[in-house]
Amino acid sequence: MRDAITSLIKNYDVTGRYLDRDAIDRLKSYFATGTARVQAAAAINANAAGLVKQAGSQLFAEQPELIRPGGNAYTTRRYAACLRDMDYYLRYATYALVAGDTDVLDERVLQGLRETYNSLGVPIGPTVVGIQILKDLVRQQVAAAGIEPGPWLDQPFDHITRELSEQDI
Ligand SMILES: CCC1=C(C)/C(=C/C2=NC(=C\c3[nH]c(/C=C4\NC(=O)[C@H](C)[C@H]4CC)c(C)c3CCC(=O)O)/C(CCC(=O)O)=C2C)NC1=O
Repeated sequence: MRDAITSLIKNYDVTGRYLDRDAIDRLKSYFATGTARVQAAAAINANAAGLVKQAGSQLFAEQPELIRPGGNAYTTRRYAACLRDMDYYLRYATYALVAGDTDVLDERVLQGLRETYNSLGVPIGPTVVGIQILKDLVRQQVAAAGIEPGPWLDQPFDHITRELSEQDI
């Protein structure tokens, strides 16, 4: 599992290079957003259960067929599994935010996930919608905590949805 700094060092060490201007720029941007990323993680942590619950309600209001008979989130067990998945996405997104790197998502969340979803009939499209709702709620929560949201805040959520939606060749 890598963070922004270990990823950068790994890339330079592989080719035996000193840290050049590009590396320094990337490090500067990592440190420049560092405090905001940590504060965002704290703001999310203060209301994680509420964020997951609200994202679920919004998703099921938009796509009520998910919780009707025949829907993948129908039955209490599957409804709970769906919210638990949203909770995983939120929690791991905060790790990625603090790390400034999406490697933790690749390693701990995304590996084999599409295959699991496909084999269980968990629909990817609505899952992606759910993650995007979560992202919007997080942006509001972070802004309400007085932290200026930036692309760094969207990145983990967009990474998960991009990797999940990627089509098999
Ligand atoms: C930390 C990394 C990690 C992830 C991401 C993870 C996901 C994950 N979600 C699962 C199931 C599931 N996931 C969902 C989710 C949904 N169904 C819907 O209709 C909605 C669109 C969506 C919620 C947004 C559901 C309903 C199941 C249960 C499916 C079943 O058992 O039939 C399963 C199968 C095993 C289980 O039920 O626990 C896994 C492995 N597990 C992990 O360890």
